[in-house]
Amino acid sequence: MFEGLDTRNMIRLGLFTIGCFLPIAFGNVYREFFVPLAFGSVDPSGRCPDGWTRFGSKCFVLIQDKQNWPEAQMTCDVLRGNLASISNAGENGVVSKMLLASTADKAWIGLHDLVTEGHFVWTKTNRAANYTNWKRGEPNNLNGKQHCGAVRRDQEWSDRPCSDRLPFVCETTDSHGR
Ligand SMILES: [Ca+2]
Repeated sequence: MFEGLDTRNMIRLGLFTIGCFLPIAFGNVYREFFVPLAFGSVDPSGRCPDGWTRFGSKCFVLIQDKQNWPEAQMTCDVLRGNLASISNAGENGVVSKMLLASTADKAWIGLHDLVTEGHFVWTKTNRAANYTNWKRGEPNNLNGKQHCGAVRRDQEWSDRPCSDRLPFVCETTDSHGR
């Protein structure tokens, strides 16, 4: 498969990508998306894996395949990342622009209050979110069933049932390769 290529060097450079094409249906329209299954870690020179967007020390990618929140986190883990933690308005703007450039109107981020109701933490660190950009009236834990956080195209956040199937944003960093 990689005959003639220096695979070890590709891995070192963070360019090694394995993936597959998945047919995904929108209504009655089928399209095939390339879904990366594995990446090398981000290299020290600051290069993000192919298809990811750098902002500061982080690389973000919007995956448009709709998955529930736990599935989305597992997929980000396969990509050697996590569901995105958004630490400041700059990062929130970058992630929101990725939604605006897509057909997604909202996407999962790595925010949940599954452990303690009303206490939202980032899944990557299990620490409370210092920066937040909740829509007015959110998080409201509607019907007692909303424990996972999503960002919308207007940059504002809402809590939603973790079983909802949404596109999602993964992040990785070059400091930890995660
Ligand atoms: Ca909740």
